Parts: sequence; structure tokens; C-alpha cells
Amino acid sequence: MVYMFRKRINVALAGQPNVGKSVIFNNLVGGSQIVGNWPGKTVEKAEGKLIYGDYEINVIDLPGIYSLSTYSEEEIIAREYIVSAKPDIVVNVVDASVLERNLYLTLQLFELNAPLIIALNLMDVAQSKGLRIDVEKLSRILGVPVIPMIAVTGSGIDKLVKTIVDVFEGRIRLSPFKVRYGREVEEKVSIIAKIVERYLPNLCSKYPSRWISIKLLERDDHVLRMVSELYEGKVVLLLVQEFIEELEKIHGESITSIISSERYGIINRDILANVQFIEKEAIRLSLSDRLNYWTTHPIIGYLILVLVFFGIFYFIFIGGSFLESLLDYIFDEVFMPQISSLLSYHLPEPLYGIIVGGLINGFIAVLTISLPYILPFYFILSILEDTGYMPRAAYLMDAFMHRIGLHGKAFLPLMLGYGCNVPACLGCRIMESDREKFLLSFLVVLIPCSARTVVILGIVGRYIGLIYGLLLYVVNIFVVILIGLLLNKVLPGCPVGLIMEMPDYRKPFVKAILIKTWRRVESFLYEASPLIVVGSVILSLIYQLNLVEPISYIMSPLISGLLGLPIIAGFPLIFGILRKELALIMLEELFGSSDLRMFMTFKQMLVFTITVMFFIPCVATIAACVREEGWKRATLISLFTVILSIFLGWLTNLSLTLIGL
Ligand SMILES: Nc1nc2c(ncn2[C@@H]2O[C@H](COP(=O)(O)OP(=O)(O)OP(=O)(O)O)[C@@H](O)[C@H]2O)c(=O)[nH]1
Ligand SMILES: [Mg+2]
Repeated sequence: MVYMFRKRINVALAGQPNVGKSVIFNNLVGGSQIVGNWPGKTVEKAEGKLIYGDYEINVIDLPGIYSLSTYSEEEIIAREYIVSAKPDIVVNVVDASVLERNLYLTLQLFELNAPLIIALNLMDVAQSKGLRIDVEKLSRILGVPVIPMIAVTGSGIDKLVKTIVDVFEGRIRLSPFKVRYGREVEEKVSIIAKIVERYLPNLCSKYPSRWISIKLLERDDHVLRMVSELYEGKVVLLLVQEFIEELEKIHGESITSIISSERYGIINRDILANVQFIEKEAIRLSLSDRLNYWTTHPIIGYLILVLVFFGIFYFIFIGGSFLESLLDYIFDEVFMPQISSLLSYHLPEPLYGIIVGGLINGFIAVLTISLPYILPFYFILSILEDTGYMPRAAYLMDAFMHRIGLHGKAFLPLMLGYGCNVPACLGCRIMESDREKFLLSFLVVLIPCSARTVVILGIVGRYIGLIYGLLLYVVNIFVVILIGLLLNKVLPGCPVGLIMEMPDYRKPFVKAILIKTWRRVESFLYEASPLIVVGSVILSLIYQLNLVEPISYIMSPLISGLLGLPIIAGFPLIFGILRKELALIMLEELFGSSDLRMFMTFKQMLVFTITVMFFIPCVATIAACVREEGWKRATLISLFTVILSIFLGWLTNLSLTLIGL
């Protein structure tokens, strides 16, 4: 027997927000981490594996952090990972177009004694800004390998992997840059380091003593707490406090400003001055600046926002209808008749019903009902994410969002919600306070995700008219605002202000967009289609066991009494918890036709769609919500959506009946 032993290399990707860490991660391990042009998408570390020759490279994608201080949950996650898990190699991804700011984190990684490789990403953007970087010299000064990259095109990835292995095997030796502060600070740092080494040996076995000293001087909360909990720590803290006061007196500014300006001094004087050159001709008002001006303009900006939104749904509807009729023809007209006649010949009736009616029909429904709308949606969402329009939209919406106790940044998870509520729920973590996070979680699950879009455009858009379909999105926005206003009044606490960095516009790359769309479609096919097929099989079992009537009867007071829907419409609503598009798929399966007009009135279609639009989130979203908010809150949110959806369905039914429809 032959055993294969692969050497394992643990690699962490660390860097500031929005520098391309997740693109590199996805490229390396084929992952599907959220990628987009705004800071703060990755909120929790993600893990993936790459096999390279005799090596198994374990890659961790860390959240973006501006520095190694502990201002946010992400910074703690990233820093603790680097310190505790001690990865073999830390790939510090830096944005070549704003090196000064990015190297700020790099210096701190050096101080942490992390074994670094620098991935100098976004070289294309740096070049278009007229910046030239002497990569070799940068590598010489920093004493570690520097790999120029354009991650979205895959350029530099191979070299990065090879370098990781070479460093791991000691073929490339690291002689890391030594960060040296001004004389006064340096004196204090080395005294504190000696004392810390002597009196706090346990702490020094985890963190480098020099790093602890700098962090103590910087008044880092986390380190201060750790030291104060130790018996000898109190004395150390007294000394540190004395040193801080002394330094602040000499420099006339706060200790954090002293240290950060010294760091910038080192970056500019000792590093950038030797390696970065600005080529004159590129200094002009760039396309990005002009686009930024118009898309954040107080009047034109909003017009563009409305146009973009309508344009997106129009594109999805047109693209979706076209793909739907194409796939319908292929599967329903060509493929299905052949399969049915073949299987009906070989299978006994109950089994035939379950296999063809449940399994195969369920799978075909995925391809002919969901996929046609989901594909254009993912495509256009990818473009929107990569250009950098999303944070502009968030900026424009800031004033509105304040009315509902949130701020512009909250608009990002809400927009992601149109694609899928799961990342939107997880994305709520970017909010600063627990109150805002909870409030936003309530709202994101009300946003019609792409699966609900399948229902909205596939029923109302298709049978009543696209404009009515689009109107439902507007209604949805109004309801979300209303609920937000209400929650803002009810929930204790106050909203906080917006602090968000506005990234430059970036040109989306066709290849990157296509890969991203495909990855999303792929995970939709893997994750959603089993749920849809299971739902479809359960339904056909219910059919075979003659349970349709009794169950419908139990639900009839709600379904036909309150909502005025055909009695069997309760099934699709319930099964929609598995996957939202099951609501439409099951309606067609239950009616045994893909033309709903024969079985439902326009009023019923509207009531049904509105109920589905707000009804309880799907299982995957509930799970994400439990993870972020805990059981109690997730249950509260889910129950709330059930009551809200039935109430709105009833209200629609009542008002349409009152006006004689
Ligand atoms: N032009 C260009 N764009 C890039 C490059 N690398 C990444 N991008 C784009 O930059 C944006 C940010 O990339 P991400 O991988 O999401 O960045 P991240 O560092 O993981 O960001 P956070 O998770 O928010 O910290 C995306 O829109 C990418 O498509 C590059 O080399 N050139
Ligand atoms: Mg990321």
C-alpha cells in the first residue's frame, strides 16, 4: 500500500479592507467568499485548502483590518488568529495604489514577528494612477518577498504559491524590517520590554515583548486588560503611565498621535522615498473621480440610483424570461416527454409519481424556473459589487437610513439581501452597535432575495405585467421603511453616525465577473437544488398518500378564508421555508400546469406574491440569523415576518376586494 504524506503549510491572508484578500483566497482554494469594491465584506475568518505538489496549503482569509489595534471585532479576530494560531506564513495583501496607508499595518505585522510575504496587489490600479513601484528594492528594504499581483486576472497567483513553499522550506530566507522609532519612544519601548520580559514571562511566551511594550504605550485595551489581570502587571502599568505622560509632555500631543506619526515617518522616509515614484502625466481628474462626482451628486445621484435599480430588475426580467422560455423548451418539450414515456413503461405507478413527479420534476424546476432569473441576477450583482457603486448608493441613502435608526452603511447588507438574505444577515455585523445590528437583521430578511424575485417576476411580472412586479419592490421598500421607523421608536438606545471609507471606482474585469457569477450559480445548484428536490419529493409523497385534501382543509380558514387564495396554496407557502422559489414551483406542480392564469385570478396572484415576499425567511437565512443574533431573536424575527406577511396578504385581499377586483 502506498501512503502519501503531504506537508501542511498554514497560511493566513491579512491586510487592510478592500485590498483583494478574498479574490486571492478564492483564486487559491476555489472558494466563494464575498468579493466587492467596498471595505468590510469579510467579517469572519474563512478556511480553504489547496494541494500543490507535495504540499497541502491551508489558507485562511481574514477580515480586513486597518491596524492591529482592537477597535473592532474584526481586528480582534485577525490579530488573535495571527498570534495564537501562529500560521507558518502570513501573506500581507497590500494595495499598491495606496501603499503609505497599507504599510501602516505591515509595520505592525513586522512588530508581531509574523513570517511575512507581501502580495503587492492592485498593480493595475497603481499604474493607472501614474505610480511606479520598484518591487525589487521594496523587497530588499523590507527583507521579505514582495509579489506584484493583479489578483482579479489571476496574475501573480502562481508566483505567490511558489514563494509560500520556498519560504516554508527555507529556500528563501526572511530578514524582516526592523521598525525603529525616534530616540525618546525607542528608549521607553526597550525599558518596558525588559521589564515585561522579567515580570510577565507567560505573556511574553505568547506575544513578542517589544510588541507588548508598544501596545501598552498605545493604550491598547486588550493588552492593558491582559496585563492588569496579572499580579505583577499593576506595577508595569504604573511605569507605562509615567512614560506616556513624559512622552506626551515632550511632544505636546497624545501618545497615539506620537506613535502613528512616527510610523508614517518610517514608511515615507525609510521605505516609500526609495521605491515609489509618481509619473507626472497621470495626474488629472480620473474617470473614477468624475463618476464619483455624478453618482454622489445631491440630485443627479438619486436619479441615477433609481435608474440603476429599475435597470437591474428590467434586465433580470428580460434576461430571465428569455432564458426561461429557452430552458422550458429544452426540458419540458424535448427532454421530459422522452423520460416520462421511458420511465412510465418501466416503473409502477406510485414509484413513477415520486421519481418523475417529485425528483425529476423538482430538478427540472430548478433549471427552468429558478435558474433563468438567478443567473442574470448574479451577473448584474457581480458587476455592481465590483465597480464600487454600492458604497455610493449607501452614501446617498445615509440621510434616509438615519430616519430608521441606521446609517448609510446599513444599506450595503440590505442591497446584498436582494441577491441572498444569508450573506446579508452575516453582513449585519458591520454595524457598530448591537441595537443597529438587531434592527438591521429585522429588515434584511424582508428584502426580496433572488429566490423571491423568481416568484415576483415569475408570477406578477409574467402574468400581470412587469410594471406591477417592479411596483411590488417599491411596496417592499415602503414596508421596510415603515417597519424600520417603528423599530427605531420601540428599541431602546440611540443611533450612531456613519464612518465609512469611499473606495475609488474600479473597472470590473469580464473574467472576474464571469467566474464570480459561476461560483454563485454553482453554489446555488449545490445548496438550493437539493432542498427544492426534497420539497418536490415530499409533495409528491403527500399526493400519493392522498393527504393533499385533509391538510388543505386544516389550513383553509387562513388560506382561503383570510387570504382568499385557492385552498391548496398553503403548501407552497409552507414549503417556501426550504427555498423561496418552491412557492412558485409547487404551485405549478399542484396545478399540474405552468400557466397559472387557468387556476388563479390576478388578485390571488398578487395576494400570494405579497405573502411570499414577506413570509418567514428560508431555513438557510434563519440559520444565519441564529448565528448572528441567537435563538431568541431569530425566532422573534421569524415569527414577526409570518404575522406581517399574513397581515399584508389579508390587507391586499381586502383592499382589492373592496375596489371590486
Ligand atoms: N482592478 C483590480 N481590482 C481588484 C484587484 N484585486 C481585487 N480587486 C477588486 O477589489 C475589490 C475588493 O476585493 P476583495 O477580495 O473583496 O477585498 P478584501 O480584501 O477581501 O476586502 P474585505 O473582505 O472587505 O476586507 C473587488 O471588487 C475585487 O474585484 C486587482 O488586482 N485589480
Ligand atoms: Mg474579503
